Amino acid sequence: MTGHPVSNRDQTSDPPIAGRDLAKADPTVGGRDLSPDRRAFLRGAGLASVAIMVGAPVPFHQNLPTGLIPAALAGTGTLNGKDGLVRLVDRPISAETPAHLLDDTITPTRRHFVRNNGIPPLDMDPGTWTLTVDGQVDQPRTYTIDDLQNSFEVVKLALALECGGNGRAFFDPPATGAQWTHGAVGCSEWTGVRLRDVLAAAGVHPDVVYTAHEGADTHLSGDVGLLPISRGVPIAKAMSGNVLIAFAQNDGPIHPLNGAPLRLVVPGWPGSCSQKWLRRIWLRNRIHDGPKMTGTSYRVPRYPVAPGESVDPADFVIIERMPVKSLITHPANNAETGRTIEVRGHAWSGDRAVAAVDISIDFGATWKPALLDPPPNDGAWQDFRLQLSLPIAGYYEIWSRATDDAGEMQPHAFPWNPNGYLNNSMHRVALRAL
Ligand SMILES: Nc1nc2c(c(=O)[nH]1)N[C@H]1C(S)=C(S)[C@@H](COP(=O)(O)O)O[C@H]1N2
Ligand SMILES: [Mo]
Repeated sequence: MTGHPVSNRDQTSDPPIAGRDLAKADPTVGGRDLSPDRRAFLRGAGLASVAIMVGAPVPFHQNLPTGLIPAALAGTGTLNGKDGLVRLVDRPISAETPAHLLDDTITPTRRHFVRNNGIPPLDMDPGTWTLTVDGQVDQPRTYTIDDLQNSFEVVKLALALECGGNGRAFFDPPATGAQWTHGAVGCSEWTGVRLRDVLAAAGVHPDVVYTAHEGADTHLSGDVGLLPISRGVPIAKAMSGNVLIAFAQNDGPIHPLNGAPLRLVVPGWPGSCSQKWLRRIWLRNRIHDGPKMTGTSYRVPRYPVAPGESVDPADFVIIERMPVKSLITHPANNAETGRTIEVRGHAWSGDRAVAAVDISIDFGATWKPALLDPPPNDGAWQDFRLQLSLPIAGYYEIWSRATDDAGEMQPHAFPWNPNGYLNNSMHRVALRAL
């Protein structure tokens, strides 16, 4: 990536690292003379994420080399409390959900994808956690989670969250970053208070244009002075009614890797706006410029570019709403089926409703409308289904194509861009009918 201070560069393109010392592998750590304090910090932070991932204390943790990935997790290991996720990057941990495991209307916590930019915090105690609201407000406030529950209306909403880089794996030439295929998306039920209410209580100054979000996770370099990510949204988006400060996921605790015990959920916008391990929201009278807000992070060129073309960072614009998209969750890709099948999935479009989902079994020559449910609430994805008969045995591709209420339709291929964002091309699933 260009235009970034080295400390904030995106490290998600690192290959999975197992069985070697990350302090040596990570150029932001290696070559520095680490103080004993810094070493202890790195070990502690590594220990925290390891304990979270294996789901058990690590008795000999003092012997664990800094950043070493335990064998249980190297390569094929599973994440504690997650089911069937495919790990794309080990450090920071990034894992997607295969499409056929996203068949539920409400994504179970164990199947919600994980995208980390740094090291999760050691302490996720909901009893002592605080959130500070400050910046351009009349009255800066600090709340415990209890305070939030007692001061504001508590609401539960199904909210779709999709990483801005979902679909990146299909760009050619390859775009830098985690090679998400289809599964950096989920729609859990989140319980919390509205960001709008919390900001209103603090008194939003008239000159506020942007929010700025900070979490308790730490930078991969171990430097406590650096945030791994701090993004924000325009104040109008923050004041819309379905942006939540959430303390529960699917009526249970938020998964540690999904931001326990408190996170933002900003539906319809890049997942990166939804700060996990939320500690602070400050209001600003200019566009926020925290890590991953600037340069080419979560930004796309303002004009079409040829694949592989380099673009002046000054010509990038911040991604706002995510585009219309659909996901086939049944049948699974490469399934063997009978000749009568039900096709199922979900469709969504940032800040809009989906108006139609069409299905093709003949490589797009003809399309049939699927039955489409309304969303349970604004910001949720919508289920679709269609019964189909396949004429003879053989290889088929099921294609799905959503159109939203503004008339925007999924394209066959989304234009290449340097960081591989916003790929909302039609979903295709292969099957063999017997
Ligand atoms: N504090 C913090 N918040 C974060 C991130 C992070 O690394 N740290 N990653 C962001 C990105 S890029 C995405 S896509 C979503 C992913 O949320 P999930 O891991 O719960 O699926 O969290 C966002 N919030
Ligand atoms: Mo993301």
